[in-house]
Amino acid sequence: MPANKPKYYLTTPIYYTNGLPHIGHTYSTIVCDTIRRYKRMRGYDVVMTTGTDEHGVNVERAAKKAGVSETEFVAKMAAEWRALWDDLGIQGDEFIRTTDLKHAHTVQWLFRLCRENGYVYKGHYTGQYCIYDNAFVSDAKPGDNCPDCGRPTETLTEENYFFKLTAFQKPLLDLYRKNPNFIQPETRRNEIISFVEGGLKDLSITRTTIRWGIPVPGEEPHVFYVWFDALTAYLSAVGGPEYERRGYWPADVHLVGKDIIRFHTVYWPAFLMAAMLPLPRQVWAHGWFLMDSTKMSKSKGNVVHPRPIVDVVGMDALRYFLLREIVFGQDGSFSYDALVTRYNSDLANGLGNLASRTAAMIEKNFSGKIPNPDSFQPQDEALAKQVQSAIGEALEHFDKFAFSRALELIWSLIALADKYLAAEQPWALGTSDADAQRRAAILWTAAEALRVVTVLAHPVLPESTEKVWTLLGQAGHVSSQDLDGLRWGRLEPGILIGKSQTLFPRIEKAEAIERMEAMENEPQKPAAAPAPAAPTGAAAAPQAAPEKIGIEDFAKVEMRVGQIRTAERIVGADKLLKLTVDIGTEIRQICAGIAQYYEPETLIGRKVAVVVNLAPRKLRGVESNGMLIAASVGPEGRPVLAGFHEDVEIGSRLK
Ligand code: ME8
Repeated sequence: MPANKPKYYLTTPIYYTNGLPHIGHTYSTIVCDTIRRYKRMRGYDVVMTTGTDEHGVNVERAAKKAGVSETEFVAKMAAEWRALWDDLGIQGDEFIRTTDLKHAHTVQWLFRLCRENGYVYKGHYTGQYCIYDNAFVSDAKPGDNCPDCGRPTETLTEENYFFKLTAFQKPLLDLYRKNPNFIQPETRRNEIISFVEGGLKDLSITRTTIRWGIPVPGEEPHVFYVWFDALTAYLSAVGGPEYERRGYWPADVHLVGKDIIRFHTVYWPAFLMAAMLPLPRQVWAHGWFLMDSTKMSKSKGNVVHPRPIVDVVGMDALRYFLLREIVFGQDGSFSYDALVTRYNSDLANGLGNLASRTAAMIEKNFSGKIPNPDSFQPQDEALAKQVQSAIGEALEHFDKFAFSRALELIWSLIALADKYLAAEQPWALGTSDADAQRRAAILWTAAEALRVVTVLAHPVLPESTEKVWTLLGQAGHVSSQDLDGLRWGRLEPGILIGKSQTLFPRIEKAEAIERMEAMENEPQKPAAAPAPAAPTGAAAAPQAAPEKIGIEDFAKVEMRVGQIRTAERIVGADKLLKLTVDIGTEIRQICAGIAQYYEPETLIGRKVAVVVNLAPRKLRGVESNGMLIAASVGPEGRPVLAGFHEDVEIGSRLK
């Protein structure tokens, strides 16, 4: 592989945190993960970004309902999304949260560039707004429902900053014309072109009615509106204002569902053009998973979650099913029945069976060593030719994101190898030298077909192909195989293979479906089990040593550098000071029990360590939203505020 690998940057949508991932989100993320693995095997230096979109009125409301601060609410949700992707082995390289400080800086920077270039102005906006989809519904009248989720819209008027989207009608149409691949698939491209040709309206990009958002610097209470905020996350993840240093921007592909194609192909390139920044090379919109012919969605509640499926059939089977069953770009229906049918036919009887029977025959006849054939017959060479010519074709399908066709082709090779074994019947050969030689040629050919299939299928079936790789006695990982160097004939004789094993045990359909449905109907479990409560009270056994916590427990506490802006005493509470503290993304009111040791005016401007994700509480009737870290010194527990000897940026995370 070249020393200086070409860079490749791809992204999933930055998902809302108002629910846990369902199969729709899992699909987008699995597709990206497959591309990421594929491109790595083609010699690219790949970065894949996923993340969570955490601002907006929905979160404000959900947090209120849950009785926690927004910060706490989104921290918990983001941790669950992250843990799920980790568990599924699809964590990506960058996980951006729109509440990350580096993201806030990027959004503010992008806004400044757009404004300096004359594309931002102040105005008023009145419209029908869907709070569930975080979007004004264009052309809707009061009383109309949201066309996407069917819920009532709300009439909203407020002072906003507007982005001059109208100025970009021609540049956008030029972009689509000059780069026919910018929007994929073709049907979406045509839709977007006619949408833009139909005329654009300027876009409101800030809100004053929402509190939970990134502040517009110097323009509080304006906060950035969800799309100006969320889309920018793609850039924040790879360096933000310093994107050139990391070298991954512009993105090679933003992978999204068709629901958000307009935001990605109209708003996003317009924002970037206004800021004179490079544009992403492509936006690929896949179709929807339907349940009973309507879109599977959180707001409709008709969703299927990935965990029960993974528990019963395994992650690779889910990946295979999603990529094989649905033509990428089109809508598809999800059914447990189809999933289990595919599992049994293509994985248990297909790949699993070819691997275990080939290995078992090599074990039995060649003491577990890859045989060394001395000659081949035309039927062996015919299979070799078919496999060899399928390699290039499969890569072409992967390049076009035609996953279903790639898998169809790879599985046709498995069927050919099965047919070949059935025709050649190595098990029926005798013990003569000639028969032993013939058996060696057949089993080497079958094992070589299996090796090629394993390498080609790896991006889709990462776990099970690693197992086949080990089974075939191959060194290293299949993930580090160079797809460009994949050729028929490289299987080395004499290598000791692994023990034959069942990769995909056949499953009984009715029982498997029942199990998945039962798990789906249980309340969805949080990703990480809460830490057991420490024993309290007289009856609790004395503990030998303080209980140790894992790093994940420590990571739950979010501490940041804050700067005290104001400090005052609280009438009737002689130990408390009421402070306002700038934590980078917002100004917090925090009460601290330090009044007997610190004069309020000496604290102004001081940098302190703040726990920012504590649930807000009232101290002597005053709301406190966070906690300052202090040492507790001496028998009377005198508080000494933790601070920094070096200059630190406000909002930096303490780790
Ligand atoms: O839209 N079928 O987040 P979101 C297929 N935060 N894919 C589906 C799906 C379905 N039924 N349902 C969801 C947002 N998806 C914004 C994005 S990007 C800067 C901001 C997938 O949590 C699909 O990829 O609603 C869709 O585009 C995405 O989840 C929407 O995720």
